Amino acid sequence: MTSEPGFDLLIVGAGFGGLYMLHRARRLGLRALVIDKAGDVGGVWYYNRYPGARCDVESMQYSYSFDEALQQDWKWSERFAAQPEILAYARHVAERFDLRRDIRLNTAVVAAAYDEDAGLWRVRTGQDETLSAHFCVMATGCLSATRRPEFTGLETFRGRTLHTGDWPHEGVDFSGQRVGVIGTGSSGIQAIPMIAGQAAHLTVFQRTPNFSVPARNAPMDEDYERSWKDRYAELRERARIDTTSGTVYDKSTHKALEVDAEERQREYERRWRKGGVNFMHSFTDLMVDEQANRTAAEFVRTQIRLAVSDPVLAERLTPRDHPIGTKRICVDTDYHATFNRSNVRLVDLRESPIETFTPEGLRAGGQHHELDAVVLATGYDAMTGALLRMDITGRAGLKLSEAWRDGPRSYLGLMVAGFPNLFTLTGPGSPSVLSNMIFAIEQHVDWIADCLAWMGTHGRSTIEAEPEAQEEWVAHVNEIAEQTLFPRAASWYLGANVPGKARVFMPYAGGVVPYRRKCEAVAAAGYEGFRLSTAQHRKVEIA
Ligand code: N01
Repeated sequence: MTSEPGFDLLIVGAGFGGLYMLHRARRLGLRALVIDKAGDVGGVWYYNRYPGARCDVESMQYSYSFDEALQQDWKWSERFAAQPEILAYARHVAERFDLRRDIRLNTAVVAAAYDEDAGLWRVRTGQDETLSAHFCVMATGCLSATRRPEFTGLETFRGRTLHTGDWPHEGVDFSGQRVGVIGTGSSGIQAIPMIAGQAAHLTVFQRTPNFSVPARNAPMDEDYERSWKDRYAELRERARIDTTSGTVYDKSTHKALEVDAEERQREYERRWRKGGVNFMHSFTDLMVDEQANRTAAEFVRTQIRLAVSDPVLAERLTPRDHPIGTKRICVDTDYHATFNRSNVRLVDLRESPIETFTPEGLRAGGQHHELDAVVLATGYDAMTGALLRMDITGRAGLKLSEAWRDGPRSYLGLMVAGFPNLFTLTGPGSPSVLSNMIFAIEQHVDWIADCLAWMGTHGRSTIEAEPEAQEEWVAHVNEIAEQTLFPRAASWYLGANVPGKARVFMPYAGGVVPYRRKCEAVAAAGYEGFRLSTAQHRKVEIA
């Protein structure tokens, strides 16, 4: 093994995180390479091609802010962009900033190990090639490791089995088919109305009903677009300093129970008509006060009763086991009304659990359902899955899987003690999935790039989270989560959707503003909580 690095920086993942990291690394004069197993850039938006896939953060905000010309030039066609348009945007960014020449596609990373003697990360690909670099950034995504439950007999099913998170690129025509969808999270709720409109018959297998708010998607309103483009700098800054999630919403200043029932109702109705997750910002305390939360949940339950003609069916579709918003709120177009269609049927898996797949379909609650295709909308091994599916080894042979046996531990969601020079983008312990992901990515990439520049200027070659600082941060993340209603749901935020996964509330629920302040303070204090050192044989060279 050579002690000469092939690169200064290896970036795993060519989604929005990897693309921007490469751009910033280039500006520092670093030799950087992005590696991705996919056939193109785009990350989850390369894979999530299921019918109805679109983002539920508004297009004007689910976009990069780092380049004024880019945000002025790009034209979004809808309030909420659909997957093909978001993928086209990622491709545009790759081309516009000439990123492709440093991106290697169709190349999976299977392992990464820190070579302490050489002070290098050695990254092994699926082609059994080993690349080396001083630094490694894992831009592997939080919802990219798909989860396929182990249903008995699934391998015997003669129809087609699909997963929303790994959809065939040529598309799927369900015309004339009997289709089953398992799962009613964000993906299922988007796909179900679309599949119902095409298939001969659709059976929805629901384990837990979910809260969903209407998207009210529409073609982009030109005045609205102009209002953003004229004030982008100001509005992006507002997202940074005056929001909880890095998305500018219609903020409320009231607690839910501070106003009377009529005013509360008016506010919920107003937001319901506007559409989108803005609904969850109706009052300031919906995620911390159970009674307040109940008023929002009850409003949404009423909307389900209004949308679904059959009251028994409406009740089956009504979530009652968790406070609204504690599982990721879904955003839909005609989801509940879809159950009024004569070709759609709901199977409640709590009453009729799936027993086995058969060659012709599946049996649940003693009844056989004949199916030509099954769509698994069963989600992801969130936040840690993509990292742990690689074999990552840090100092002294420490495996990440071992370090995270009882749940992920990280300092600021950026680094893990024992894994020098390895950064995680939007990792557990950062606001990440509780915020606008592109916003979260930009903040992390900027912090990492500034850190690398600082190390260059100060002649440091190694940075590593101090175990004590990490433990303090993990305790703080847990303490903040406990002050919210989030831990009340068996959600993927907690790892509850993966059998055997440690139950730890993974993202930082304190909001993007205090988080950013903490990151900035840490940097200003010379990277407090990180151990920085200089190996004799090398320093980071910043051009
Ligand atoms: O996955 P999920 P998702 N038998 O985990 C069910 C983002 N996203 O892909 O609740 C039967 O939310 C499971 O049931 P239960 C967004 O952050 C965003 O939908 O565990 N059912 C649940 O209903 C989102 O939250 C967008 O009881 C089983 C479903 O499968 C995240 O990705 C669009 C089962 C999984 O729901 C993940 O969403 C799409 C089993 N064995 C995704 N196992 C937008 O921006 C699981 N389920 C709009």
